[in-house]
Amino acid sequence: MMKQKLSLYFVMGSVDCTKDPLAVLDEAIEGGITMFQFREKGKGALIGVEKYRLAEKLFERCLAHNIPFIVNDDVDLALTLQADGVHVGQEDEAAERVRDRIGDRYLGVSVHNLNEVKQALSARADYVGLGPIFPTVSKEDAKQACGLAMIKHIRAHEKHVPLVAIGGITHQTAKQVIEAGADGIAVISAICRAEQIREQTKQLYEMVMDAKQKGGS
Ligand code: TZP
Ligand code: MG
Repeated sequence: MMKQKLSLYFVMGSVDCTKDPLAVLDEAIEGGITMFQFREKGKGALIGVEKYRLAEKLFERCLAHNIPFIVNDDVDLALTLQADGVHVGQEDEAAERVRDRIGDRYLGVSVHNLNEVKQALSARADYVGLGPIFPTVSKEDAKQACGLAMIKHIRAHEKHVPLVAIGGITHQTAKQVIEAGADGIAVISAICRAEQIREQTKQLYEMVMDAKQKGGS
């Protein structure tokens, strides 16, 4: 079920990696990620056929390990690859329209407040990504950090929405994020910038699972 898959959601593109993205993904998979988002953005991001080829290879790895493969903000790419889903922000193609185009593939929507959560749900989103929770270095146009209080606020009003928290989440804060009511954490740098990707991913996975068990979700 969706809340399970959101537990440790790895978000990545070639720009985030200091080594081969395929090797990074392989290690992250070995470490226990539960979902993957291909987010090819920022300065130096691949476009066109190069972007497609990287996506195809990363998707292949996810398929082999039964990890849902979500494409950020590129519905055409997701449909061409027959990916598991699409993730869109508030400034991207409208969620309702994306839902109509992708049928029953997963739809994730970035949100910053309760009102956007309600809108995402009425557009039949499968989950929402709330953030940035903390300041982040991984997104150029990131809004101001909303803090753990926003997770609690949303959870208080929308008890069942599958919610993954994103932005500046590390080993130091993963537990608090789950305790505040998130179903999982989405991370870029906590995995991409780890010295030992497999080991640090495994630690994150264990922390999240442990905190979820204690919270009974
Ligand atoms: N959306 C909100 S914050 C963020 C995105 C894509 C970046 C998350 O990266 P990091 O390195 O885990 O802070
Ligand atoms: Mg976007």
